Amino acid sequence: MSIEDLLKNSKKPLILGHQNADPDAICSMVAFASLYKTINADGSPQLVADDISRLSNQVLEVFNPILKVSRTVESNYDLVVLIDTNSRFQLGKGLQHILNDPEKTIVIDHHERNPEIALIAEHQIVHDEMSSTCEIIVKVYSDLCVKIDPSTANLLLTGLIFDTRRFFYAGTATLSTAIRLIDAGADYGKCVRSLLIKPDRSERIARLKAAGRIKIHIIDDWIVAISKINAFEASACRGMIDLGADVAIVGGRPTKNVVRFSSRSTREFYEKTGVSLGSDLMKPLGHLIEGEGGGHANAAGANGKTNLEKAMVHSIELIKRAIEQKRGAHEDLPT
Ligand SMILES: [Mn+2]
Repeated sequence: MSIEDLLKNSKKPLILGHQNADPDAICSMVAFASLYKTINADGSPQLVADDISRLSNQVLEVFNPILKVSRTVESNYDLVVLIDTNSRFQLGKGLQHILNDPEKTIVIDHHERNPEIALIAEHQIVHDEMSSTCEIIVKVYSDLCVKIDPSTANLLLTGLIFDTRRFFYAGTATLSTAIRLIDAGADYGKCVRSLLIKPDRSERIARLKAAGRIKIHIIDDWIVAISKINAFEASACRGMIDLGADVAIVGGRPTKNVVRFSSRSTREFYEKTGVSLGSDLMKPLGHLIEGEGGGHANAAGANGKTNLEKAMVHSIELIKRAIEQKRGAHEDLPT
């Protein structure tokens, strides 16, 4: 059965987005539901996601679409449309059980194919070469010869702008899709602005305080910045990277017997030094603060209970040592 026939025959499609649904997921869901309504005006689609990101909520407030997204499945359904994910796991605990009839399941997604996709859905519109699910939805509209109305165009352009990081990742196909959406009535300025979000006031204050307490260490040519704050350590680290640090380390004591560390580095720092914040910094630092540490190469943290000051001094030493140790080994690597 074609997608169009599936939609024609369905009275109650369930349109599902992934958990903590981002603007690409939310906007695709609403746009797809509108497409369904043009094909089947009497039908009642349900839009459900296990949580909606703060930014998505803001986008929904700005554009206020008629079709609403809820967090739980409220009535029965005769078709499932999975949007912006093709894995059961990504739906979150409460919704995973829903995917049990592949004949009545459609997947629309731009992520890499999950091996289980064939077990979930017989009907797949998966384009991993596309920038966003919103871009796929534009194609589905044109394949079904349905005109995109201005409010849907706004949503689709917003999702596309979000997933391409404001066109940082965009080729000619994506750019011409964006122009098509503007021609269909999308207001580019409004879409971009709907995605601007200011962190909470307390978070901004924490970042600024951390910035005021920065100590700078120059190791080789790298700028390593370290600071102290008792809340929003990760956000403070990102702020310090934005200010120009190659490595940012923030320690804090949020409550009496808790010591926490967070760290970030630029991609360039990791690529050129081979120093991983997870294994080279936070793992040993975790021991020192009598807790545990770890994470990724460019983002890592540690939780413990003591030795904050000692650990702050030692963290610089660890970075210095790691850079020295890796220097020989890293430069021998074939490039
Ligand atoms: Mn997406």
